[in-house]
Amino acid sequence: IACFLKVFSQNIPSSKDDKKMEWWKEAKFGMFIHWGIYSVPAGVYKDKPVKGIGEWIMNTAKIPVKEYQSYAPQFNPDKYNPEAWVKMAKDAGMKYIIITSKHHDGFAMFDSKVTDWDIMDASPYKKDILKPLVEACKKAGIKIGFYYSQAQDWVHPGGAASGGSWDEAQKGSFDAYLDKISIPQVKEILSNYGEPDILWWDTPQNMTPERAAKFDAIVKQHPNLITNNRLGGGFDGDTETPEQFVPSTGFPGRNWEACMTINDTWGFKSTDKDWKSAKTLIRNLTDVVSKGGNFLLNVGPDAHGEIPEASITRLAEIGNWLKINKESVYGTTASPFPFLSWGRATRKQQKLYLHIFDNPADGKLKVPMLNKVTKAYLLSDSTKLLQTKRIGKNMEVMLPKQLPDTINTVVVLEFLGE
Ligand code: FUL
Repeated sequence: IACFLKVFSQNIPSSKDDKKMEWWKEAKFGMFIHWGIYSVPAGVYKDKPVKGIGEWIMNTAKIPVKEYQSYAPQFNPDKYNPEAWVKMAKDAGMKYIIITSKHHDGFAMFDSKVTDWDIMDASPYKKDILKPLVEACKKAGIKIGFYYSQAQDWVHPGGAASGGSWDEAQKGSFDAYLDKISIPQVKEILSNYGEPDILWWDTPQNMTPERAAKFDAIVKQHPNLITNNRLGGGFDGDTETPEQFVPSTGFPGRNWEACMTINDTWGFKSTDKDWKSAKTLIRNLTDVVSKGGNFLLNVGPDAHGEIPEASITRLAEIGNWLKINKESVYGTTASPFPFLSWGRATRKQQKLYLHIFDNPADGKLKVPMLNKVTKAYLLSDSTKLLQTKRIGKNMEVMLPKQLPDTINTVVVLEFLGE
């Protein structure tokens, strides 16, 4: 009988299950920041809203290189406050931050010596964006990662190969672009700020094994660096990166991180008001964690350096939920029950955390486990002991009439056996 949970909850060792992944697996929740020159047009070109994600505006609207570059003098983020961003992430319960050091528009948000298309030379701001963020993260005990678009660059000649080109100025040798811009810039971001914790490649197109090996050689010099599966050329990296969805069964044997927007864009768009509710976001976080993944939730600051108010309020709500329910998220593993009619479950040692999305009409929470349960209680109030009863193959937990949290009330089951 005691074997029941074990059979379904075995933690299959990850192929890259080494020491460096320990903090990452414990962390569960991170902040993605998409910020760059695209926050100036903010989804509007020639007075018309441009469809699609904001950071793609140059490609979607086929804006010529020179014209796109004329947005840079308007990128002067006077309200940029990295300490406040880090505090916001921390208060939301996030344990790491990943920021776009360079997106597909090729603009370096850092002091790059190999191009003038960077924050120091092309924008009046003239200060490295990454540096103070890294410092604020270090101070706050938040891990830091850089997104870097290594194989898609619509401004530097030769870099546009995988995203399609629409301007003579984009023509050039892809390999020359890699050697002159991409590879040196990867070295810059990996050495100018101490050791970052994560390098988030994007996108794998056009990467032959030979090309990718040049990048991999750099990564190898940073043994604690976590990378994702978007380098290309057959390099798997450390994590899978499902985008904008929660994979129904996770990725058995692999570490994975679902990245998601709060509205419908990564980079700021003044026109996008399609905000997900805090309820959806809390349940998405729960869903991801119950399947063994991490959740990387995006914010897209505007050209002044302000995170949209709608994102701020939602992050605060997630943080409030996590303050009460943190034990059921951090350091947990995939639950043995990916599909439960009433919600989700996570696990840590001898505790099962039952995340209730839908309060069963009869007030009885059915859990398909055969283990002996020694104690059941609400996570928000461990003095509230709940009755349990074995009915056939189910453990039934008697719930109070009113659940304290209609978004996700967590019940803890302490059990014997594996
Ligand atoms: C994609 C990119 O093309 C999007 O712009 C965004 O950065 C997303 C997270 O990854 O591949």
